[in-house]
Amino acid sequence: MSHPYVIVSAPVPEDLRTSIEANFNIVDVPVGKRLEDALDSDRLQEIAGIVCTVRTKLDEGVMASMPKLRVISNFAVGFDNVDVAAANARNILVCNTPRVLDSAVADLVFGMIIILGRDMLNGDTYVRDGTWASKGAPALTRDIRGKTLGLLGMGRIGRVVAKTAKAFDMNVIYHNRNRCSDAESEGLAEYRDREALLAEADFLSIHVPLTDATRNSIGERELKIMKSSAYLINTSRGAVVDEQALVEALKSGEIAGAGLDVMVKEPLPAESPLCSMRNVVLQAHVGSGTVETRRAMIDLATRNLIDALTNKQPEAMVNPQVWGSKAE
Ligand code: 8YV
Repeated sequence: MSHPYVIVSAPVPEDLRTSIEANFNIVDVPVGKRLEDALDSDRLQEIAGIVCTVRTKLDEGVMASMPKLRVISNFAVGFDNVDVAAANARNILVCNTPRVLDSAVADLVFGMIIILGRDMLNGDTYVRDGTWASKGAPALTRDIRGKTLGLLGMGRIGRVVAKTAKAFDMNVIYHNRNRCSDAESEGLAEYRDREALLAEADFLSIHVPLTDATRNSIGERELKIMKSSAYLINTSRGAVVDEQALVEALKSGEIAGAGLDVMVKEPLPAESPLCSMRNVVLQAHVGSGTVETRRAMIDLATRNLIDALTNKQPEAMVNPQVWGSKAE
């Protein structure tokens, strides 16, 4: 009997491809390419599993074209590219890569906090373009120490950011859909309601998933509540922030600056007004983008795929009830 077919649409290294090939036939699809454009319907009908990046959209229609599909293994912790309700209805297991990227993302958040707080983009230009030599020392900036970091979302990544902030002697406050008494009793952060969080934060860092409830949830109203000296940091999903409102708030001085690893449209077009703002630090969706972290992520994503298809409970399931229903 021939091995089941699995789609690989993620940067799976050779050694891991070999472990997949021990039990499955690999069907390669270029990263980000629509599966329904890359493969004909006969091939799609044979697919039992997929490992893909967040750039592969998996909606009800494409799932319907793969009647044998049993697992979608996302090479990401976020899974807003997958219609999980449609997967549930079809008993398709969805897996992701939590935990292994927490520190890398937290490091990027802190890089942005320091670059913004100490005005390092302008500081760098000040040296390079000779202003230092012609005008002398630049204007003073402000301490990070003693400032208030507001965390919108207190999941795994939020907690690592909170721990890092403690080492910088920052005050850490958070808002989360459900209060996190464990984080509070560990002394990681104090709870605030949403408005108080926005109003008190000197740095507001977003750590919520993109859902119908969070889409555009930081908009004109929220940006107005923030201090004019505050910075917004987003390493979650671009669409959580109303980008147009953010551009306006940055232009009018409603907030002091922003650090963005994620945008509504990626790659961010170079014509975006954000690209010419000197109080904005931009990164190309690289929160998890280190050699070590990406390797740990692809290890986990590959393990999740193989385990699910060989009846071993995968380590990281988004909809474990599907696994439960399979086991019955
Ligand atoms: C991407 C991410 O997965 O984990 C997430 O949710 O958005 C990123 O880590 C990464 O770009 C690999 O596709």
